[in-house]
Amino acid sequence: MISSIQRYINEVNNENALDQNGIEEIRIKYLGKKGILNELFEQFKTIPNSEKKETGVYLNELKTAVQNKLLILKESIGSDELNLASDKDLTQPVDFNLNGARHPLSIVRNQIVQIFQGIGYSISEGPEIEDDWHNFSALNFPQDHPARDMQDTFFIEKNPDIALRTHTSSVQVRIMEKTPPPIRTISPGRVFRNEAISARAHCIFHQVEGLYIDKNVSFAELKQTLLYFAREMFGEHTQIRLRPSYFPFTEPSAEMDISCNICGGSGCNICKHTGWVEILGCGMVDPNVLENCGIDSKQYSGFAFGMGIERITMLKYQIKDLRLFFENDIRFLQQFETFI
Ligand code: 2NL
Repeated sequence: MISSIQRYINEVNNENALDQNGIEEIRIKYLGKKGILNELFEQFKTIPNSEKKETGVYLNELKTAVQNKLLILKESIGSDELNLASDKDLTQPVDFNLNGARHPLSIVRNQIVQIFQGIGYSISEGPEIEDDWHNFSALNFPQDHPARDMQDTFFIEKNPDIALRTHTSSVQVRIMEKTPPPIRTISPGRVFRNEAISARAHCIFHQVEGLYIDKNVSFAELKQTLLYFAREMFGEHTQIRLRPSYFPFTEPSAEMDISCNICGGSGCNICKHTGWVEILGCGMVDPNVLENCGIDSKQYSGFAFGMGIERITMLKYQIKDLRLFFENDIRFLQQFETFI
């Protein structure tokens, strides 16, 4: 009898089941009314008393083996089924967070574009590899202007007439050359400058430039357009101020500050305790630039402005290091608008 019990112990250990029904079959086979264990206990009654002690130990071992096997199988299959039934709500929508997030520069570019589209501006794009005319000469840069230096601009080695564009004004030159006024357009895009990479500068960055040309366009319209933009972007209580500045392509030129969106103007680290932060450059398009692009400067005037998307994004989200935009660290990127 002992050897047949040992065979059954082996058999139990090799049992397997695919689902709850399989487990139940094993239970009935060993522990059911007409199961193997009951049969063996009946047989047990008939053996001589001298063998009972040893045989009883094996019988108990078989019973424990059956019970353990059933527990193990239930845990591996049975619990999965139970969990599905009880823990998970199958009517819940899928969790989209795993799909990634839009890049903060794209979020802010889209926002800027939307604001200007809302007041009638079209969107223009152009080549990233430009010639000297569209990037510099048409924009009134003198031949000896420092921006034309190898140290500031990436030129193509074999041809000093070709460079990576240093601003998206080059796109607007192309628009002016082929479109009669009125013109109202913005040009978002990637630009390149030969700079050492740091927390505040990068050799690749992003700009949005705006251009408005018509009869009798005035500085007052420039100011009001930019005030509207600043309030849409940074909130309705935002104040602006214009400081005189210089660019080769505008006259007069100005830089625009907004009241610090962090401290509201009372002074903090971001605004270096001045209450103001610079966000863009602007001015009235220089008549030379209009003429260079085939527009009669006696009939038409215009304003233009340019801003760095990185700078606006850093202010909006309080990002302290510009390099974060280009490293694609998932821990940084996941903090922004979920991409659905
Ligand atoms: C800045 C300053 C500026 C412009 C860009 C422009 C374009 C044409 C003609 C005249 Cl086609 N001007 N663009 C004007 C003033 C300033 O950008 O600080 N950008 C980041």
